[in-house]
Formats: sequence, C-alpha cells, structure tokens
Amino acid sequence: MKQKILSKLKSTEGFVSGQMLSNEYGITRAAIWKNINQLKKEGYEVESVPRKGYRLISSPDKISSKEISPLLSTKVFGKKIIHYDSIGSTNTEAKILCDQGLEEGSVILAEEQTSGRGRLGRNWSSPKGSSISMSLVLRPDINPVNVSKVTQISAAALSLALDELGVSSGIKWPNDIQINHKKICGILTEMSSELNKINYVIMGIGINVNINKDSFPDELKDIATSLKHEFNREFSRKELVALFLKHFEKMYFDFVKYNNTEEAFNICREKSVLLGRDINVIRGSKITPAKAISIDDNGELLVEYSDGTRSNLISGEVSVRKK
Ligand code: BTX
Repeated sequence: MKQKILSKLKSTEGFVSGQMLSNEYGITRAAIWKNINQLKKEGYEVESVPRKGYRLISSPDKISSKEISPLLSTKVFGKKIIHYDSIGSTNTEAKILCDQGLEEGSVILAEEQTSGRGRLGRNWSSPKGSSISMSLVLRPDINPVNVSKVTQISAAALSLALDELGVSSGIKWPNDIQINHKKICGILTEMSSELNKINYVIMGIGINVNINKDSFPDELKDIATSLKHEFNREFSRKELVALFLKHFEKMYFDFVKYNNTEEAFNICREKSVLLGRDINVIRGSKITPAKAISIDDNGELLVEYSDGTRSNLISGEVSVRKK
C-alpha cells in the first residue's frame, strides 16, 4: 500500500486528496495518514494541507526498489531489487539467496556494508548512505572459463554510465575504475560452478559516490577517491545505479546470447589506464616489470616482459610503475 501511495504522489504534480487516495485504494483516510507517516519516517518529505491533501516535496537519496524502479529502462536487471539499510556483504547475501534459487537479474543493494569484501580476502569500505554496494545475480549458460569477461563488461558499463553523468573515468584492468588515478570503484565477480556448468555468478560492485575524502580510513586516503570529492558536488546514487544497469544489461546479453564482447572490450581498451604503460605484474611477493600491450578478444591483458617474452594475464594484480 505504501508503495502504491508513493507512486501516486510521485506521478502527481500538485496535491493528492486523502479522500481520493482512500477511494482509489479502498482503505480509510486514517490508514492513508498512517502510510504517509511511515513514508516520512523513511525520509520522504510530504506536505499535508487540510482540504488539499498530500504533496511529495522530496525523496531520500536511497537506493531502494521504490526509488530505483521508476528510473529503470531494463527488461531483466532490477526487476527484482532487494535492499538493505545495512548488511555484512551484498555478495555474501546474494550467494545465500542464490542457493535458494534467486533468479537472474536480481539486484541486491545496501546503504552500507559492515564487512564488504574485495578480492583475495581484502576489505572493501562502504560507508552508509554515500556509497553504492550492489550485487547482480547472473545465471549465464556459458563455459565457466569465460566468467572473468563479466568483470570487464561491468567495468565498461560503469564507465558508460559515468560518461552520461559527464564524468570521464579510466579503467584499470581487470576490476577497478579510477578518476585521476585514484580508485572510485572495485568489482568482485564470484562464481558457483561445476566443471562445465555454472550454477550462478555474483557480480559485486562498490562505488564511492558521495563519500567525503576525510571519511576514508587513513590507509585509503592516498589511493581512493569519490565522485563528490573529485567534482565538488553530490551525485544521485539511484540515477547512477539505473544507468549502470541499462548499460550492463545490453552488453551482458550481447555476450551471453551472441558471444559478442566487442563493445565492452573496446571501451575497456579506450579507457584503459594501463595500455602502453610500464607496469608491475604482481604474483604473491614476486613483482615482475613489464609493459601493458593490449587487451585481447578474450579480455585478457597481453604484457611484454623486459626479455621480450609475452604472456596473457587472465586476472590478477598489476600496478603502474612510477617513473
Ligand atoms: P580489490 O581486492 O581489487 O581491492 C580491495 C582494496 O581496495 C583494499 O585492499 C583497499 O586497499 C582498497 N579499498 C577498500 N575499500 C575501498 C574503497 N571504498 N575505495 C577505494 N579503494 C578501496 C575490489 O577488490 C573489489 C571490491 C568489490 C566491492 C563490492 S561492494 C558490493 C559487493 N559486496 C562485497 O562484499 N563486495 C562487492
């Protein structure tokens, strides 16, 4: 009921009378009033004027289904949105729900993660209300060896979404998006599979949107940034989620239906902060200098070592070498 009333308020420019809502939804005016109060508690600013009714003045910048659904242009991604105010990790939660059969295209979103995860057991910082923590449920009928391509598709999709907001970003293969050489986004793609069959893939993405620079923990201050810090203004998280899902859906289905990754990989090449640069390839404690040559048609990074030998990296850790 709350959702219905909210939709009505959102789609009406002026006031909506309590009587009209009561007639339309078949509940008493007192019940309407209760629902409006609940919306107010959730951060919606609703003006109520005797004999005129209710008018929505502003909505909270929440990344809930209520806020995001009206902005979606997708067919599959975001049809089901599960939203938490606070959760350990959206990827961990998504896995639990996938084991119970959660369908492809479902999106898990949280205002805050208390144990956000990066790769290899690292932490991901996701402060409340100012970051996006999102996990997408994928059930692609592809060979498990190709799953790492999803990370590239996701990086390309975010970069396109940021372009639409007037933000130009760089992609650091395989899973970071950067602005001014600092990280604003990380991607963690995880999979449950048998030898040749994928049960599900969880594509987790964390984006630093309206985080104030001094809210980053000390160890991140030199390597992380946020859209707000770079552009000195707030960005709408829900709009960014909707734009990301639009671009992701298109390129993901190009990939899983038609095995076409051209658009996504071209974006990863064009926006790469590595190609042509001197880099370090990091494997555990071993650091090998190399040059980043290209991203091939499998989304792998082709590197050339100082002895002239070349190899393709499927995933892993690389850093740009300081001069
Ligand atoms: P990664 O292993 O490439 O990067 C993790 C490293 O990034 C950390 O060790 C730290 O140095 C740095 N870092 C941590 N938090 C931030 C941040 N907010 N901004 C910039 N740098 C940071 C990257 O792994 C993958 C991150 C995926 C996060 C999403 S959020 C939704 C989903 N749920 C979940 O638990 N993880 C994913």
